[in-house]
Amino acid sequence: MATDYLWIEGIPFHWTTIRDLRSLRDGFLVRDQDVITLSYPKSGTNWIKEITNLIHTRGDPSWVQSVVSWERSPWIETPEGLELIEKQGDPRSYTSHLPVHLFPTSLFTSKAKVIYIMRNPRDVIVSGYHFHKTLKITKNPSSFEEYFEWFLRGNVPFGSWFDHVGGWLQMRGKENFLFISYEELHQDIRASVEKISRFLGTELNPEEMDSVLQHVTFQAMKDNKMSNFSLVPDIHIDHSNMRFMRKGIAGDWKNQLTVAQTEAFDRVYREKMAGLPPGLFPWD
Ligand code: PPS
Repeated sequence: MATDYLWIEGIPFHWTTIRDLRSLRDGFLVRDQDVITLSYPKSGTNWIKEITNLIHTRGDPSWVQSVVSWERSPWIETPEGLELIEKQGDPRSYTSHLPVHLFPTSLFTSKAKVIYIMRNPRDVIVSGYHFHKTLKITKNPSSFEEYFEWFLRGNVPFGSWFDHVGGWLQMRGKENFLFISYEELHQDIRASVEKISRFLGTELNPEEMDSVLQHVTFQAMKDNKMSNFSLVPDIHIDHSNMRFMRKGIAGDWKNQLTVAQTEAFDRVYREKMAGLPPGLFPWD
């Protein structure tokens, strides 16, 4: 059964989110050794998690093949995730879709390593639509048109894509932040993994690198039940309709958005992103 959103500071969330995000923001202590994956939903979060987890094990797949992804790098904004993070030894690995103004403020004075993954928002809409129509933890769109409207208004879990990306991009230039795009991973996964492992301070030898690359392909993650979301409890997702590892491509929006939707999206995009320098995104 789909439920309505939980609204916190004007932003819609799933009901699985911690209700008191202000306590999390003011009370959670980010440590310098932490490795944090951040993103707006459906941007390639789990791809980055898999990569960082495999870099951590130097390409040994036994961890990613035996522990579900949401326990390897738990979500800080859920009660279960937070509990797991608090039990982790250093270096801790965790994930969040929180917008910058709701994230624990201790991050901004720490040396924790943050990887922010971005994706063409047109593809984020399409991926989000297919995901949200199967979710039982939030209200479901009745059509793509409806979800498209919700997205443009920011009335989807974790709020406006434009505010999320624009907010976190204020951190660009800080040496403990790495901004990377889904499209970049697609274009050159080896160079991307090298960039991420350098950022994390882990030099991989060629065999270790090959093993990481082998286990982060779309097919490998789709076949790995610890990473493909098939083990998410039934109360959260309608598994008969759900394929988390759906298409895994860049540019799927061209198969879904009408000309009118593309034009409407472009108008909003130009207006909302006007303050950012050109050349920031591979899809522009
Ligand atoms: S979530 O629910 O917000 O955490 O989802 P997120 O992980 O951010 O994004 C899910 C989309 O990422 C695709 N994905 C991949 N694409 C290519 N290669 C690999 N290895 C990979 N892993 C995940 C996944 O298929 C979702 O995109 P769509 O377009 O729906 O297929």
